[in-house]
Amino acid sequence: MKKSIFTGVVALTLVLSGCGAKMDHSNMNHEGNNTAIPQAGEMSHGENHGGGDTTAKDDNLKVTWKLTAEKPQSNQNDDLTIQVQDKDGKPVQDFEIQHEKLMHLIIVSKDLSYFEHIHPEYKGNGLFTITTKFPNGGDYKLYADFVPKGGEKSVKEHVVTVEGAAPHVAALNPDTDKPKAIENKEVTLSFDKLKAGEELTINFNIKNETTKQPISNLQPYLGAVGHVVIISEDTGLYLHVHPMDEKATGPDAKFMTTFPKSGTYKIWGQFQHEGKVFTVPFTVKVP
Ligand SMILES: [Cu+2]
Repeated sequence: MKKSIFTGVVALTLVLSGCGAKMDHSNMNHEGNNTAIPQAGEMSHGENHGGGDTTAKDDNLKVTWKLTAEKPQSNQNDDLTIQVQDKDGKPVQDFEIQHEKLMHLIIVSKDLSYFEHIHPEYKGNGLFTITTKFPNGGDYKLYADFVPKGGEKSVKEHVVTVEGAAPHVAALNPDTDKPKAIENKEVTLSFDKLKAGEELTINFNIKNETTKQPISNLQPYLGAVGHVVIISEDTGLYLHVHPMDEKATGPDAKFMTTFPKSGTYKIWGQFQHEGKVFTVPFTVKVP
């Protein structure tokens, strides 16, 4: 039964504003291998604002995920390997650097309470590796975000079921109306409009929590003012969003995206200040 939550989700191909993203759905089994499920739907919009991507085609990529442990346990280190092949099974050799890295790996728990953004090491021959651990029992969704050289941005998904005690799962409650306090920052989220299917601007305003003074010396994180990841409540949609002005330093950091359909989404903004990266989560209901 554990698998049912993710296997019912429809796979989508997305083109996000300025940074096209594709995703397919992969199905976890306890042997650590997986089978890709064919893409079941496609969405796109034609707008492009500087990301260089224009259209989405089937990327014909095959990704094989493996964990050293057959049955991963909570809070234990596991080596994860991600093998990228073309449709003929040949390893993809070269990848484009995007935001300073060859691959971005996002890991979330299925209730979206846990979020991790890490960067697997490239070993050559299409093979990426990283050691990671999952904090609790339960299902996790992994999203590998990369661009094969000369190709298009691709997001491949995988589900891992972790053995061990699972915490109480809290429902996602929209909370974008209140500022969030984190690491002595007060972060306020706002939108120019909030409507599914339309390109919109998300603004993070960052202040010092104690003094309430705007913070205007944010440091680049992964080559930009910040990094934002958006995932739908059912984990079926992954929106990797990038800044409108990469060189901004605060107190405002603006990002563009399109929510493909109405519903509840979780948004994580990641910024760097005084040498330290902080992550601020918000939950938004998109009409
Ligand atoms: Cu990354």
